[in-house]
Amino acid sequence: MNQTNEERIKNLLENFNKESLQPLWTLEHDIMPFKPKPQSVAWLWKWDKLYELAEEAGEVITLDRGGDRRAIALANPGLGGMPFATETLWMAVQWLNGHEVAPAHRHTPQAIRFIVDGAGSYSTVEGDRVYLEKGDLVLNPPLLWHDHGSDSDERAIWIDGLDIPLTKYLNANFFEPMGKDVQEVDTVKNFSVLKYGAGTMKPAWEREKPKYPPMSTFKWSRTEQALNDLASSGDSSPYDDIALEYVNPLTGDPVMKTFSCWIQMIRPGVHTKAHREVCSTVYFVFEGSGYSIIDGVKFEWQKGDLFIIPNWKCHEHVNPTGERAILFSINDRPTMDLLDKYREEAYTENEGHQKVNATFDPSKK
Ligand code: GTQ
Ligand code: FE2
Repeated sequence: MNQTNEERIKNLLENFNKESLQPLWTLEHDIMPFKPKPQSVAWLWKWDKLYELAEEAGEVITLDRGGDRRAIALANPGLGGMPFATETLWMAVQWLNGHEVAPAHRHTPQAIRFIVDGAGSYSTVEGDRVYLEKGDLVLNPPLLWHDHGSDSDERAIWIDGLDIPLTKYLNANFFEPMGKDVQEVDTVKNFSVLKYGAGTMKPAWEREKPKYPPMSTFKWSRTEQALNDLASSGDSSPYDDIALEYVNPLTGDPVMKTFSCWIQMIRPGVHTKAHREVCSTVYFVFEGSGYSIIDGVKFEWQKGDLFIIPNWKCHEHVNPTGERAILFSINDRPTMDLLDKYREEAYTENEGHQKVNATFDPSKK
Protein backbone atom coordinates (compact mmCIF):
# COMPACT_ATOMS: atom_id res chain seq x y z
CA MET A 1 0.00 0.00 0.00
CA ASN A 2 1.27 3.47 -0.89
CA GLN A 3 2.21 5.72 2.03
CA THR A 4 1.07 9.33 2.15
CA ASN A 5 3.75 12.00 2.19
CA GLU A 6 2.91 12.70 5.86
CA GLU A 7 3.54 9.10 6.75
CA ARG A 8 6.82 9.09 4.87
CA ILE A 9 7.96 12.25 6.70
CA LYS A 10 7.06 10.76 10.06
CA ASN A 11 9.00 7.67 9.12
CA LEU A 12 11.94 9.68 7.91
CA LEU A 13 12.15 11.63 11.16
CA GLU A 14 12.07 8.41 13.16
CA ASN A 15 14.86 7.01 11.04
CA PHE A 16 16.93 10.17 11.48
CA ASN A 17 16.52 9.78 15.21
CA LYS A 18 17.51 6.11 15.10
CA GLU A 19 20.66 6.98 13.15
CA SER A 20 21.62 9.88 15.45
CA LEU A 21 20.81 12.49 12.83
CA GLN A 22 18.78 15.69 13.03
CA PRO A 23 17.53 17.70 10.05
CA LEU A 24 18.06 21.44 10.18
CA TRP A 25 14.47 22.16 9.17
CA THR A 26 13.10 20.86 12.47
CA LEU A 27 15.53 22.81 14.61
CA GLU A 28 13.93 26.19 13.97
CA HIS A 29 16.21 28.91 15.17
CA ASP A 30 17.48 27.15 18.25
CA ILE A 31 20.91 26.63 16.79
CA MET A 32 21.00 29.65 14.48
CA PRO A 33 18.91 32.29 16.27
CA PHE A 34 18.42 35.70 14.67
CA LYS A 35 20.49 37.16 17.48
CA PRO A 36 22.40 35.79 20.48
CA LYS A 37 20.18 34.04 23.03
CA PRO A 38 22.39 33.62 26.07
CA GLN A 39 21.41 31.12 28.72
CA SER A 40 23.19 33.09 31.41
CA VAL A 41 21.05 35.80 32.97
CA ALA A 42 21.81 39.23 34.37
CA TRP A 43 22.39 38.68 38.09
CA LEU A 44 23.88 40.34 41.13
CA TRP A 45 25.51 38.95 44.28
CA LYS A 46 25.71 41.14 47.40
CA TRP A 47 29.10 41.48 49.04
CA ASP A 48 27.82 41.19 52.61
CA LYS A 49 26.46 37.73 51.89
CA LEU A 50 29.50 36.63 49.88
CA TYR A 51 31.79 37.79 52.67
CA GLU A 52 29.76 36.10 55.40
CA LEU A 53 29.83 32.76 53.56
CA ALA A 54 33.52 33.03 52.63
CA GLU A 55 34.34 33.80 56.26
CA GLU A 56 32.42 30.74 57.38
CA ALA A 57 34.28 28.65 54.78
CA GLY A 58 37.53 30.07 56.20
CA GLU A 59 36.60 28.59 59.57
CA VAL A 60 35.35 25.17 58.56
CA ILE A 61 37.17 24.27 55.32
CA THR A 62 40.87 23.50 55.46
CA LEU A 63 43.07 23.69 52.38
CA ASP A 64 43.88 20.14 51.34
CA ARG A 65 47.51 19.65 50.61
CA GLY A 66 48.26 18.79 46.97
CA GLY A 67 45.01 20.30 45.79
CA ASP A 68 42.71 23.07 46.26
CA ARG A 69 41.75 26.62 46.87
CA ARG A 70 39.08 28.04 49.12
CA ALA A 71 37.36 29.61 46.14
CA ILE A 72 33.61 30.06 45.96
CA ALA A 73 32.29 30.39 42.41
CA LEU A 74 29.42 32.50 41.13
CA ALA A 75 26.88 30.07 39.66
CA ASN A 76 24.71 31.94 37.18
CA PRO A 77 21.10 30.84 37.79
CA GLY A 78 20.54 30.59 34.02
CA LEU A 79 23.26 27.98 33.59
CA GLY A 80 21.46 25.04 35.15
CA GLY A 81 23.56 24.63 38.26
CA MET A 82 26.95 24.95 36.58
CA PRO A 83 29.49 26.90 38.69
CA PHE A 84 29.99 29.45 35.91
CA ALA A 85 29.38 33.20 35.92
CA THR A 86 28.72 33.24 32.16
CA GLU A 87 29.04 30.70 29.33
CA THR A 88 32.77 31.45 29.10
CA LEU A 89 33.85 33.00 32.40
CA TRP A 90 34.51 31.75 35.90
CA MET A 91 34.44 34.17 38.82
CA ALA A 92 35.07 33.19 42.41
CA VAL A 93 35.71 34.78 45.77
CA GLN A 94 38.82 33.31 47.38
CA TRP A 95 39.58 33.41 51.10
CA LEU A 96 43.08 32.69 52.46
CA ASN A 97 43.60 32.62 56.22
CA GLY A 98 46.67 34.21 57.80
CA HIS A 99 49.81 32.02 57.45
CA GLU A 100 47.96 29.61 55.22
CA VAL A 101 49.36 28.11 52.02
CA ALA A 102 47.37 27.30 48.90
CA PRO A 103 49.71 24.73 47.34
CA ALA A 104 51.45 25.09 43.99
CA HIS A 105 49.74 23.84 40.86
CA ARG A 106 49.34 24.82 37.23
CA HIS A 107 46.63 24.51 34.62
CA THR A 108 45.64 25.54 31.11
CA PRO A 109 42.85 27.91 32.16
CA GLN A 110 44.07 31.50 32.16
CA ALA A 111 43.61 33.29 35.46
CA ILE A 112 43.60 36.72 37.03
CA ARG A 113 43.07 37.88 40.59
CA PHE A 114 41.81 41.26 41.70
CA ILE A 115 42.70 41.95 45.30
CA VAL A 116 40.02 43.08 47.72
CA ASP A 117 42.24 42.90 50.81
CA GLY A 118 45.73 41.46 50.50
CA ALA A 119 46.70 41.78 54.15
CA GLY A 120 50.29 40.52 53.79
CA SER A 121 49.52 37.69 51.38
CA TYR A 122 51.48 36.84 48.27
CA SER A 123 51.15 34.84 45.13
CA THR A 124 54.15 33.16 43.55
CA VAL A 125 53.74 32.89 39.79
CA GLU A 126 56.46 30.82 38.11
CA GLY A 127 59.00 31.65 40.80
CA ASP A 128 58.08 35.35 40.97
CA ARG A 129 56.68 36.22 44.41
CA VAL A 130 54.42 39.27 44.30
CA TYR A 131 52.74 40.75 47.35
CA LEU A 132 49.03 41.34 47.08
CA GLU A 133 47.58 44.70 47.93
CA LYS A 134 44.10 46.15 47.60
CA GLY A 135 43.26 46.98 43.98
CA ASP A 136 46.16 45.03 42.45
CA LEU A 137 45.51 42.93 39.37
CA VAL A 138 47.54 39.70 39.46
CA LEU A 139 48.08 37.72 36.28
CA ASN A 140 48.39 33.99 35.91
CA PRO A 141 48.91 32.97 32.28
CA PRO A 142 48.30 29.32 31.35
CA LEU A 143 50.53 26.57 32.73
CA LEU A 144 52.54 28.83 35.02
CA TRP A 145 53.05 27.34 38.48
CA HIS A 146 51.32 29.27 41.22
CA ASP A 147 50.87 29.07 44.96
CA HIS A 148 49.38 31.57 47.36
CA GLY A 149 50.59 32.25 50.88
CA SER A 150 50.49 34.70 53.73
CA ASP A 151 53.08 36.24 56.05
CA SER A 152 50.45 37.84 58.23
CA ASP A 153 47.97 36.96 60.96
CA GLU A 154 45.14 38.38 58.88
CA ARG A 155 43.02 36.73 56.24
CA ALA A 156 43.30 37.83 52.60
CA ILE A 157 40.38 37.99 50.21
CA TRP A 158 40.30 38.43 46.47
CA ILE A 159 38.30 37.56 43.37
CA ASP A 160 39.50 35.09 40.72
CA GLY A 161 38.59 35.33 37.05
CA LEU A 162 39.35 32.37 34.79
CA ASP A 163 38.26 30.99 31.43
CA ILE A 164 37.33 27.62 32.97
CA PRO A 165 33.94 27.27 31.19
CA LEU A 166 35.45 27.98 27.77
CA THR A 167 38.36 25.63 28.43
CA LYS A 168 35.91 22.94 29.48
CA TYR A 169 33.76 23.43 26.37
CA LEU A 170 36.89 23.17 24.21
CA ASN A 171 38.04 20.05 26.10
CA ALA A 172 41.39 21.71 26.58
CA ASN A 173 41.81 21.44 30.33
CA PHE A 174 45.02 20.16 31.90
CA PHE A 175 45.76 20.40 35.61
CA GLU A 176 48.93 19.47 37.47
CA PRO A 177 49.73 19.67 41.17
CA MET A 178 53.40 20.50 41.75
CA GLY A 179 53.66 17.99 44.56
CA LYS A 180 55.02 20.54 47.00
CA ASP A 181 53.36 23.42 48.79
CA VAL A 182 55.43 26.39 47.77
CA GLN A 183 57.77 27.17 44.90
CA GLU A 184 61.31 28.20 45.55
CA VAL A 185 61.94 31.87 45.00
CA ASP A 186 65.43 33.04 44.08
CA THR A 187 64.62 36.60 43.02
CA VAL A 188 63.78 39.64 45.17
CA LYS A 189 60.20 40.12 46.36
CA ASN A 190 57.99 41.68 43.66
CA PHE A 191 60.72 40.98 41.09
CA SER A 192 58.62 41.31 37.92
CA VAL A 193 56.85 44.43 39.18
CA LEU A 194 60.20 46.09 39.91
CA LYS A 195 61.61 45.06 36.56
CA TYR A 196 58.63 45.65 34.24
CA GLY A 197 55.96 47.44 36.28
CA ALA A 198 56.55 50.90 34.79
CA GLY A 199 54.70 49.59 31.75
CA THR A 200 55.52 52.46 29.43
CA MET A 201 59.27 51.68 29.62
CA LYS A 202 61.19 48.41 29.55
CA PRO A 203 64.65 47.14 30.40
CA ALA A 204 66.60 48.32 27.37
CA TRP A 205 68.58 45.13 26.83
CA GLU A 206 65.50 42.96 26.33
CA ARG A 207 63.96 42.69 22.86
CA GLU A 208 61.27 40.02 23.33
CA LYS A 209 57.57 40.64 22.89
CA PRO A 210 56.18 38.08 25.33
CA LYS A 211 52.70 36.62 24.71
CA TYR A 212 51.65 37.70 28.21
CA PRO A 213 52.57 40.83 30.17
CA PRO A 214 56.05 40.47 31.69
CA MET A 215 54.91 41.70 35.12
CA SER A 216 52.81 39.46 37.37
CA THR A 217 50.96 42.40 38.89
CA PHE A 218 49.46 45.73 37.88
CA LYS A 219 49.72 47.75 41.10
CA TRP A 220 46.71 49.78 42.22
CA SER A 221 48.65 53.04 42.65
CA ARG A 222 49.51 53.08 38.94
CA THR A 223 46.00 52.03 37.94
CA GLU A 224 44.44 54.80 40.00
CA GLN A 225 46.83 57.34 38.54
CA ALA A 226 45.89 56.21 35.03
CA LEU A 227 42.18 56.59 35.82
CA ASN A 228 42.68 60.07 37.25
CA ASP A 229 44.83 61.10 34.29
CA LEU A 230 42.28 59.85 31.76
CA ALA A 231 39.53 61.71 33.65
CA SER A 232 41.65 64.88 33.49
CA SER A 233 42.11 64.48 29.74
CA GLY A 234 38.51 65.44 29.11
CA ASP A 235 37.91 62.35 26.98
CA SER A 236 35.68 59.46 27.97
CA SER A 237 33.50 56.69 26.56
CA PRO A 238 29.79 57.45 26.18
CA TYR A 239 29.03 53.87 27.26
CA ASP A 240 31.64 53.31 29.97
CA ASP A 241 32.81 56.75 31.12
CA ILE A 242 36.47 56.60 32.28
CA ALA A 243 37.33 53.08 31.17
CA LEU A 244 40.76 51.47 30.87
CA GLU A 245 41.64 48.06 29.53
CA TYR A 246 44.69 46.43 31.10
CA VAL A 247 47.08 45.47 28.30
CA ASN A 248 50.40 43.76 27.73
CA PRO A 249 52.64 46.85 27.59
CA LEU A 250 54.93 45.19 25.04
CA THR A 251 52.22 44.25 22.54
CA GLY A 252 49.13 46.29 23.39
CA ASP A 253 47.09 43.08 23.56
CA PRO A 254 44.62 42.21 26.31
CA VAL A 255 46.38 40.62 29.29
CA MET A 256 44.82 37.21 28.60
CA LYS A 257 44.05 35.60 25.24
CA THR A 258 40.47 34.61 26.01
CA PHE A 259 39.33 37.43 28.24
CA SER A 260 40.14 41.00 29.05
CA CYS A 261 40.32 43.01 32.27
CA TRP A 262 38.97 46.53 32.64
CA ILE A 263 38.96 49.14 35.34
CA GLN A 264 36.53 52.03 35.05
CA MET A 265 35.49 55.06 36.97
CA ILE A 266 31.90 56.21 36.72
CA ARG A 267 32.21 59.81 37.83
CA PRO A 268 29.69 61.41 40.18
CA GLY A 269 26.49 62.26 38.32
CA VAL A 270 27.38 60.33 35.16
CA HIS A 271 24.68 58.34 33.38
CA THR A 272 26.18 56.47 30.41
CA LYS A 273 24.40 55.60 27.20
CA ALA A 274 23.11 52.10 26.60
CA HIS A 275 24.51 49.64 24.08
CA ARG A 276 24.79 45.90 23.63
CA GLU A 277 27.76 43.78 22.65
CA VAL A 278 28.63 40.24 21.66
CA CYS A 279 30.53 39.47 24.83
CA SER A 280 29.70 38.68 28.43
CA THR A 281 31.01 40.62 31.39
CA VAL A 282 31.42 40.06 35.11
CA TYR A 283 31.60 43.26 37.13
CA PHE A 284 33.05 43.78 40.59
CA VAL A 285 32.27 47.00 42.45
CA PHE A 286 35.61 48.07 43.87
CA GLU A 287 34.49 51.42 45.25
CA GLY A 288 31.35 53.53 45.53
CA SER A 289 27.77 52.78 44.62
CA GLY A 290 25.30 53.28 41.82
CA TYR A 291 23.22 51.18 39.49
CA SER A 292 23.22 49.61 36.06
CA ILE A 293 20.20 49.05 33.84
CA ILE A 294 20.49 45.71 32.08
CA ASP A 295 17.76 44.84 29.60
CA GLY A 296 15.35 47.24 31.35
CA VAL A 297 16.06 45.93 34.84
CA LYS A 298 17.70 48.11 37.46
CA PHE A 299 20.59 46.50 39.33
CA GLU A 300 21.60 48.58 42.33
CA TRP A 301 25.18 47.97 43.39
CA GLN A 302 27.44 48.86 46.26
CA LYS A 303 31.05 48.24 47.14
CA GLY A 304 31.97 44.55 46.82
CA ASP A 305 28.94 43.45 44.83
CA LEU A 306 29.41 41.34 41.69
CA PHE A 307 27.07 41.37 38.72
CA ILE A 308 26.72 39.88 35.25
CA ILE A 309 25.97 41.44 31.90
CA PRO A 310 25.13 38.57 29.52
CA ASN A 311 25.77 38.62 25.80
CA TRP A 312 23.75 41.09 23.72
CA LYS A 313 21.87 42.63 26.67
CA CYS A 314 21.58 46.40 26.59
CA HIS A 315 23.32 48.02 29.50
CA GLU A 316 24.07 51.46 30.90
CA HIS A 317 25.71 52.59 34.14
CA VAL A 318 24.67 55.33 36.53
CA ASN A 319 26.44 56.98 39.43
CA PRO A 320 23.84 59.16 41.15
CA THR A 321 26.11 59.80 44.17
CA GLY A 322 28.61 62.56 44.86
CA GLU A 323 31.54 60.10 45.10
CA ARG A 324 33.42 58.27 42.33
CA ALA A 325 32.42 54.68 41.61
CA ILE A 326 35.12 52.24 40.47
CA LEU A 327 34.26 49.04 38.68
CA PHE A 328 36.63 46.21 37.84
CA SER A 329 35.46 43.73 35.21
CA ILE A 330 36.42 40.82 33.03
CA ASN A 331 34.87 40.18 29.63
CA ASP A 332 35.29 37.60 26.87
CA ARG A 333 35.58 40.13 24.07
CA PRO A 334 39.11 38.91 23.11
CA THR A 335 37.60 35.50 22.31
CA MET A 336 34.96 37.15 20.13
CA ASP A 337 37.57 39.34 18.44
CA LEU A 338 39.94 36.44 17.76
CA LEU A 339 37.09 34.41 16.26
CA ASP A 340 35.69 37.40 14.36
CA LYS A 341 32.34 37.30 16.17
CA TYR A 342 32.28 40.64 17.96
CA ARG A 343 29.43 43.05 17.24
CA GLU A 344 28.16 46.10 19.01
CA GLU A 345 24.97 48.12 18.73
CA ALA A 346 24.01 51.41 20.32
CA TYR A 347 20.58 51.82 21.88
CA THR A 348 19.22 54.79 20.00
CA GLU A 349 15.71 55.32 21.39
CA ASN A 350 14.99 57.77 24.18
CA GLU A 351 18.40 59.47 23.82
CA GLY A 352 20.20 56.21 24.52
CA HIS A 353 18.53 55.44 27.83
CA GLN A 354 16.40 52.38 28.51
CA LYS A 355 13.11 52.53 30.39
CA VAL A 356 13.34 50.83 33.75
CA ASN A 357 10.67 48.11 33.89
CA ALA A 358 11.73 46.37 37.09
CA THR A 359 14.28 46.30 39.87
CA PHE A 360 16.42 43.18 40.27
CA ASP A 361 14.87 40.71 42.67
CA PRO A 362 17.28 37.93 43.72
CA SER A 363 14.42 35.78 45.02
CA LYS A 364 13.14 35.32 41.45
CA LYS A 365 15.57 32.65 40.30
O1 GTQ B 1 43.80 30.29 42.86
O2 GTQ B 1 44.76 28.83 41.61
O3 GTQ B 1 39.05 30.39 41.63
O4 GTQ B 1 43.23 27.23 40.20
C1 GTQ B 1 39.88 28.55 40.43
C2 GTQ B 1 40.94 27.74 40.08
C3 GTQ B 1 41.34 29.86 41.77
C4 GTQ B 1 43.74 29.41 41.99
C5 GTQ B 1 40.07 29.59 41.28
C6 GTQ B 1 42.21 28.01 40.56
C7 GTQ B 1 42.41 29.08 41.42
FE1 FE2 C 1 45.10 27.79 39.96
